[in-house]
Amino acid sequence: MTIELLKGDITTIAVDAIVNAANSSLLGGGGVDGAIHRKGGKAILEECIQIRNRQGGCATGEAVYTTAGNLPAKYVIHTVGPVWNGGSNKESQLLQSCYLNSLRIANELTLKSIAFPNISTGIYHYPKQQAAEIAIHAVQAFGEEESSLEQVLFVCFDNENYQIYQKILLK
Ligand code: AR6
Repeated sequence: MTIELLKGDITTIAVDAIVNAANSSLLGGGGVDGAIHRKGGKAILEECIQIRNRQGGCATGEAVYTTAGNLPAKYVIHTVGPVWNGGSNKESQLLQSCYLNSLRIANELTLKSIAFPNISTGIYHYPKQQAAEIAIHAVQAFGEEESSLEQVLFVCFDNENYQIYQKILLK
Protein backbone atom coordinates (compact mmCIF):
# COMPACT_ATOMS: atom_id res chain seq x y z
CA MET A 1 0.00 0.00 0.00
CA THR A 2 1.46 3.35 -1.01
CA ILE A 3 0.76 6.65 0.73
CA GLU A 4 0.77 9.76 -1.43
CA LEU A 5 0.37 13.44 -0.73
CA LEU A 6 -1.43 15.88 -2.99
CA LYS A 7 -2.39 19.52 -2.75
CA GLY A 8 -5.77 20.46 -4.13
CA ASP A 9 -9.49 19.85 -4.23
CA ILE A 10 -10.59 16.33 -3.30
CA THR A 11 -13.74 16.58 -5.44
CA THR A 12 -11.56 16.39 -8.58
CA ILE A 13 -9.74 13.16 -7.66
CA ALA A 14 -10.59 9.98 -9.60
CA VAL A 15 -10.05 7.33 -6.93
CA ASP A 16 -12.37 4.52 -5.85
CA ALA A 17 -13.51 6.51 -2.81
CA ILE A 18 -13.06 9.99 -1.47
CA VAL A 19 -13.70 10.61 2.20
CA ASN A 20 -15.97 13.42 3.34
CA ALA A 21 -15.50 15.32 6.62
CA ALA A 22 -19.22 15.31 7.37
CA ASN A 23 -21.32 16.05 10.44
CA SER A 24 -23.58 13.59 12.23
CA SER A 25 -26.72 14.85 10.47
CA LEU A 26 -25.27 13.71 7.11
CA LEU A 27 -27.25 16.54 5.54
CA GLY A 28 -24.26 18.54 4.29
CA GLY A 29 -22.59 21.69 5.53
CA GLY A 30 -19.64 23.93 4.68
CA GLY A 31 -16.00 23.15 3.91
CA VAL A 32 -15.21 19.94 2.06
CA ASP A 33 -18.69 18.58 2.86
CA GLY A 34 -20.30 21.52 1.06
CA ALA A 35 -18.00 21.10 -1.95
CA ILE A 36 -18.72 17.34 -2.22
CA HIS A 37 -22.51 17.77 -2.10
CA ARG A 38 -22.42 20.76 -4.45
CA LYS A 39 -20.32 19.05 -7.11
CA GLY A 40 -21.59 15.50 -6.58
CA GLY A 41 -25.24 16.41 -7.01
CA LYS A 42 -28.40 15.32 -5.25
CA ALA A 43 -27.83 11.55 -5.50
CA ILE A 44 -25.39 11.81 -2.57
CA LEU A 45 -27.85 13.65 -0.33
CA GLU A 46 -30.63 11.22 -1.25
CA GLU A 47 -28.53 8.27 -0.07
CA CYS A 48 -27.50 10.18 3.07
CA ILE A 49 -31.18 10.73 3.87
CA GLN A 50 -31.84 7.00 3.44
CA ILE A 51 -29.02 6.23 5.88
CA ARG A 52 -30.45 8.79 8.34
CA ASN A 53 -33.87 7.18 8.09
CA ARG A 54 -32.33 3.76 8.67
CA GLN A 55 -29.86 4.48 11.48
CA GLY A 56 -30.34 8.12 12.50
CA GLY A 57 -27.23 9.75 11.05
CA CYS A 58 -23.61 8.95 11.81
CA ALA A 59 -21.89 9.20 15.20
CA THR A 60 -18.54 10.94 15.67
CA GLY A 61 -15.71 8.59 14.71
CA GLU A 62 -18.00 6.38 12.61
CA ALA A 63 -18.29 6.21 8.81
CA VAL A 64 -20.91 5.37 6.17
CA TYR A 65 -20.75 5.32 2.38
CA THR A 66 -22.83 6.52 -0.57
CA THR A 67 -22.49 6.88 -4.30
CA ALA A 68 -20.23 9.72 -5.47
CA GLY A 69 -22.92 11.01 -7.85
CA ASN A 70 -21.36 13.23 -10.52
CA LEU A 71 -17.88 13.18 -8.98
CA PRO A 72 -15.04 11.26 -10.68
CA ALA A 73 -14.72 8.96 -7.63
CA LYS A 74 -16.97 5.88 -7.33
CA TYR A 75 -17.97 6.28 -3.69
CA VAL A 76 -18.02 8.89 -0.97
CA ILE A 77 -17.22 7.60 2.51
CA HIS A 78 -18.72 10.06 5.00
CA THR A 79 -17.04 10.19 8.38
CA VAL A 80 -17.69 12.54 11.28
CA GLY A 81 -14.59 14.00 12.90
CA PRO A 82 -14.51 15.29 16.47
CA VAL A 83 -14.93 18.97 17.23
CA TRP A 84 -11.71 20.12 18.97
CA ASN A 85 -12.59 20.88 22.55
CA GLY A 86 -9.23 21.09 24.31
CA GLY A 87 -7.98 17.56 23.67
CA SER A 88 -9.22 15.71 26.75
CA ASN A 89 -12.55 14.69 25.29
CA LYS A 90 -11.37 11.64 23.35
CA GLU A 91 -10.64 13.80 20.31
CA SER A 92 -7.55 11.82 19.30
CA GLN A 93 -9.24 8.39 19.58
CA LEU A 94 -12.26 9.66 17.67
CA LEU A 95 -10.12 11.15 14.91
CA GLN A 96 -8.16 7.90 14.62
CA SER A 97 -11.47 6.00 14.40
CA CYS A 98 -12.54 8.20 11.47
CA TYR A 99 -9.51 7.08 9.46
CA LEU A 100 -9.70 3.43 10.50
CA ASN A 101 -13.46 3.08 9.96
CA SER A 102 -13.16 4.71 6.53
CA LEU A 103 -10.35 2.33 5.59
CA ARG A 104 -12.39 -0.65 6.83
CA ILE A 105 -15.33 0.34 4.65
CA ALA A 106 -13.01 0.70 1.64
CA ASN A 107 -11.65 -2.78 2.32
CA GLU A 108 -15.17 -4.23 2.71
CA LEU A 109 -16.01 -2.75 -0.70
CA THR A 110 -12.70 -4.23 -2.00
CA LEU A 111 -11.54 -0.81 -3.17
CA LYS A 112 -7.99 -0.17 -4.32
CA SER A 113 -7.71 3.58 -3.81
CA ILE A 114 -8.99 6.12 -1.31
CA ALA A 115 -8.40 9.85 -0.77
CA PHE A 116 -8.69 11.62 2.58
CA PRO A 117 -9.11 15.31 3.35
CA ASN A 118 -7.64 16.64 6.61
CA ILE A 119 -10.61 15.67 8.76
CA SER A 120 -11.59 18.05 11.60
CA THR A 121 -8.88 20.63 10.80
CA GLY A 122 -11.26 23.24 9.33
CA ILE A 123 -14.56 24.20 10.92
CA TYR A 124 -13.94 21.69 13.77
CA HIS A 125 -10.60 23.38 14.69
CA TYR A 126 -8.49 20.30 15.42
CA PRO A 127 -4.81 21.41 15.67
CA LYS A 128 -3.32 20.58 12.28
CA GLN A 129 0.01 19.09 13.37
CA GLN A 130 -1.65 16.69 15.82
CA ALA A 131 -4.36 15.76 13.34
CA ALA A 132 -1.76 14.98 10.66
CA GLU A 133 0.22 12.74 13.01
CA ILE A 134 -2.93 10.79 13.90
CA ALA A 135 -4.03 10.50 10.27
CA ILE A 136 -0.67 9.28 9.00
CA HIS A 137 -0.16 6.89 11.89
CA ALA A 138 -3.64 5.36 11.46
CA VAL A 139 -3.12 4.84 7.73
CA GLN A 140 0.37 3.38 8.21
CA ALA A 141 -0.92 0.98 10.88
CA PHE A 142 -3.76 -0.12 8.61
CA GLY A 143 -1.26 -0.61 5.78
CA GLU A 144 0.58 -3.24 7.81
CA GLU A 145 -2.46 -5.51 7.62
CA GLU A 146 -3.75 -7.38 4.59
CA SER A 147 -6.38 -5.35 2.68
CA SER A 148 -7.62 -4.57 -0.83
CA LEU A 149 -6.16 -1.06 -0.67
CA GLU A 150 -3.16 -0.27 -2.84
CA GLN A 151 -3.15 3.52 -2.74
CA VAL A 152 -4.03 6.04 -0.04
CA LEU A 153 -3.94 9.73 -0.90
CA PHE A 154 -3.89 12.61 1.55
CA VAL A 155 -5.38 15.60 -0.23
CA CYS A 156 -4.49 18.88 1.45
CA PHE A 157 -6.53 21.91 0.47
CA ASP A 158 -4.52 24.43 2.43
CA ASN A 159 -0.80 25.03 2.25
CA GLU A 160 -0.27 24.70 5.99
CA ASN A 161 -1.61 21.15 6.09
CA TYR A 162 0.34 20.27 2.94
CA GLN A 163 3.60 21.40 4.51
CA ILE A 164 2.87 19.59 7.78
CA TYR A 165 2.16 16.33 5.93
CA GLN A 166 5.21 16.73 3.72
CA LYS A 167 7.45 17.12 6.76
CA ILE A 168 6.05 14.06 8.55
CA LEU A 169 6.02 11.83 5.46
CA LEU A 170 9.59 12.74 4.49
CA LYS A 171 10.95 11.73 7.92
N1 AR6 B 1 -10.90 19.39 -0.91
C1 AR6 B 1 -10.07 18.97 0.05
N2 AR6 B 1 -10.01 19.52 1.27
C2 AR6 B 1 -10.85 20.54 1.53
C3 AR6 B 1 -11.77 21.06 0.57
C4 AR6 B 1 -11.77 20.42 -0.70
N3 AR6 B 1 -12.59 20.81 -1.65
N4 AR6 B 1 -12.45 22.07 1.15
C5 AR6 B 1 -11.97 22.22 2.40
N5 AR6 B 1 -11.00 21.30 2.63
P1 AR6 B 1 -13.80 21.18 6.99
P2 AR6 B 1 -14.13 19.73 9.54
C6 AR6 B 1 -10.18 21.07 3.83
O1 AR6 B 1 -14.14 22.48 7.62
O2 AR6 B 1 -13.12 20.60 10.19
C7 AR6 B 1 -18.76 21.03 7.59
O3 AR6 B 1 -19.71 22.05 7.71
C8 AR6 B 1 -10.00 22.21 4.80
O4 AR6 B 1 -8.95 23.07 4.39
O5 AR6 B 1 -14.33 20.87 5.65
O6 AR6 B 1 -14.03 18.24 9.73
C9 AR6 B 1 -19.34 19.67 7.98
O7 AR6 B 1 -20.71 19.56 7.60
C10 AR6 B 1 -9.63 21.45 6.07
O8 AR6 B 1 -8.22 21.23 6.11
O9 AR6 B 1 -14.22 19.92 7.95
C11 AR6 B 1 -19.17 19.67 9.46
O10 AR6 B 1 -20.22 20.36 10.10
C12 AR6 B 1 -10.32 20.10 5.92
O11 AR6 B 1 -10.80 20.06 4.57
C13 AR6 B 1 -17.87 20.42 9.66
O12 AR6 B 1 -17.73 21.26 8.52
C14 AR6 B 1 -11.49 19.89 6.85
O13 AR6 B 1 -12.21 21.12 6.98
C15 AR6 B 1 -16.69 19.49 9.70
O14 AR6 B 1 -15.55 20.22 10.03
